[in-house]
Amino acid sequence: MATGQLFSKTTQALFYNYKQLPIQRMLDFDFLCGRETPSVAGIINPGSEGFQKLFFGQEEIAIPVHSTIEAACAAHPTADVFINFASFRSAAASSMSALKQPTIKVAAIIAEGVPESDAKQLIAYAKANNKVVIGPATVGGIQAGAFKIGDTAGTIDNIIQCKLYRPGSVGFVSKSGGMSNELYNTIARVTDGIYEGIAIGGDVFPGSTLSDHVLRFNNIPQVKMVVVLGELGGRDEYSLVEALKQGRINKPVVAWVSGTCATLFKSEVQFGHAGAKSGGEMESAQAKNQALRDAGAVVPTSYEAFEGAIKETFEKLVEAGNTTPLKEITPPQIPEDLSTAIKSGKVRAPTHIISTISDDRGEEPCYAGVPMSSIVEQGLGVGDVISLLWFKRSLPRYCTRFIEICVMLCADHGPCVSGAHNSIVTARAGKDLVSCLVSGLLTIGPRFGGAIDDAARYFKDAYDKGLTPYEFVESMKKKGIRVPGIGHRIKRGDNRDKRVELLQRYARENFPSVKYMEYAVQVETYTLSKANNLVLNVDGAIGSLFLDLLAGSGMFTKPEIDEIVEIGYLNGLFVLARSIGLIGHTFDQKRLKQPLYRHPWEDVLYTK
Ligand code: Q5B
Repeated sequence: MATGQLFSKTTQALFYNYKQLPIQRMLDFDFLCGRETPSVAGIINPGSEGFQKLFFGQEEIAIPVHSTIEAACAAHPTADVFINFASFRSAAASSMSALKQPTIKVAAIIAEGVPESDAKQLIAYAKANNKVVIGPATVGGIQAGAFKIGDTAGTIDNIIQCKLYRPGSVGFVSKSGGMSNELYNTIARVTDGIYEGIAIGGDVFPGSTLSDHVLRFNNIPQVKMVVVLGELGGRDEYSLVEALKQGRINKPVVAWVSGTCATLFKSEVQFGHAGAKSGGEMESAQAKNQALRDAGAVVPTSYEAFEGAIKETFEKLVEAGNTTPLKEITPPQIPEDLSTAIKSGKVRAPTHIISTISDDRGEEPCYAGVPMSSIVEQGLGVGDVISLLWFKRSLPRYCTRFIEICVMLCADHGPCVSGAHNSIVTARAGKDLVSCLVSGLLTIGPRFGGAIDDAARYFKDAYDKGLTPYEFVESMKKKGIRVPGIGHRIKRGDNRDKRVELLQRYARENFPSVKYMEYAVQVETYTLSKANNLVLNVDGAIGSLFLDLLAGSGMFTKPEIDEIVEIGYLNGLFVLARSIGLIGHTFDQKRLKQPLYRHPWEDVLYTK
């Protein structure tokens, strides 16, 4: 591996698997460093394409999303880092695909638990093709002031505290990602800061090793000293020992191998990482620390003394004139996300929607405050759900049963009515369910099915004013308005609508009062004396009976009743009910594989 720089201030990456937080952290780091271009050129989200909106400083930018690695590499040929946030199941295959792309030079694999045999194959392929693998099981790495992989170095506050927004002169490599955060802090305190930091990951077979990166740091002129944090288990540190002995490293190396406490345990101990277990004396932290010390690295006697050793080594470099402390700069301030600021109570923001009927934020959705489980446990029905969501209250059972009867009776009225006809024609034109349903629903209005609200309005007004049926009907005639709820295309005085009869019977048996309905019946008696088709229709029956429900149930105040009638809730009952039938007609036509409908010429009067 060796050679030098992996990253620069213009390095761009392709990010595999959309993860909003780590990508945003990379972009925030870019802004902090004064990068001109975002470090994420594209996102690969298998199966989806388009753009993902993210912030670059104060501005929102749209990062292209590609469905395949190949497409992403072709679209962004200068992006040479592949950051793989795939799960352990697919990380190896996707990393191999990426490494096979000529444009990709470095692959960072975040997933823990990648099978060792897969990791070995990746390592062999990368070696043979001069590519670098960081991980698996890594947080990634960072070149201070230039480029950062994913979540490396944690929050923006931590990055600022560790002065990672500008380059220092320390190369740092560690197995542990968590401990690298700790060391970024330590190094920032006692030196001029990090130049580059890499966490190689805690697996038994890391894609690149501690010594790989130390040898690479040795070739980077800006790196003046190297800090290494190893851990017990494995023999990686011995490659570093060899390199030191062979004189291949001419920069000061301060090292510590953690896990010295393992000897306190009677049996072999497995620490957090897959590779962190002492396999024998040679792999113990003590043995590796001693070997590094013997090879010329600065190795303290304990982790506590590590900071002092780093400080002393850096001070020697300064004294010798090998490095001059940097002039500090103040990084720009990253705008805080609105959601974070609201959470912390720093700002308040007006909401854009107000909702009072349901809430899905808790453990289970609630309708008008009633949890779904209690709706089911109490054996409530669709009438109760309508009463909760439309009227925002639990109505007595006789009311909710009435609502259910309305829905059942209005669900369909054969294929010849306006709505069903439209749905049938639409289905036969090959359209989808929603189009068929909507084309049927759009016929509901003042003549067809949508006269319930007006029937309620006019019957209420006439009854409350004390108009006789004669006065009411004739006053409507004078105004040129047909009485809503009266009249039908096929029903007659001698062929009544069964639905109307059923609704009236139910109400007479269950409602405390049916005064509005009785008034509608008197109106019907008068209109029937004029013409045999002017029966009280289903809209008129529901409209007048709902007035009785509202007034007689004791569940609504007078202003509430006026508001319901004025807003017009009741056509909703027909819309809801008839949707059932329209959907049925749509399925029926599709099931019958009916061809495109064409109206016959002979059924049209062609005239001039
Ligand atoms: N005349 C329903 O009319 C219909 C009059 C009237 C005074 C009236 C008509 C009407 C009000 C709206 C209404 C709901 C258009 C109906 C429904 C659901 C459905 C449908 C289904 C289902 C029928 C003949 C003469 C004329 C008119 C006069 C008619 N209605 N006068 N008040 N209300 N009603 N809609 O049969 O002197 O000869 O000029 O608009 O309540 O939609 O099954 O099909 O479940 O799907 O076409 O049940 O009544 O009568 O227009 O030939 O009029 O009666 O002024 O008098 P027709 P027309 P004149 S339920």
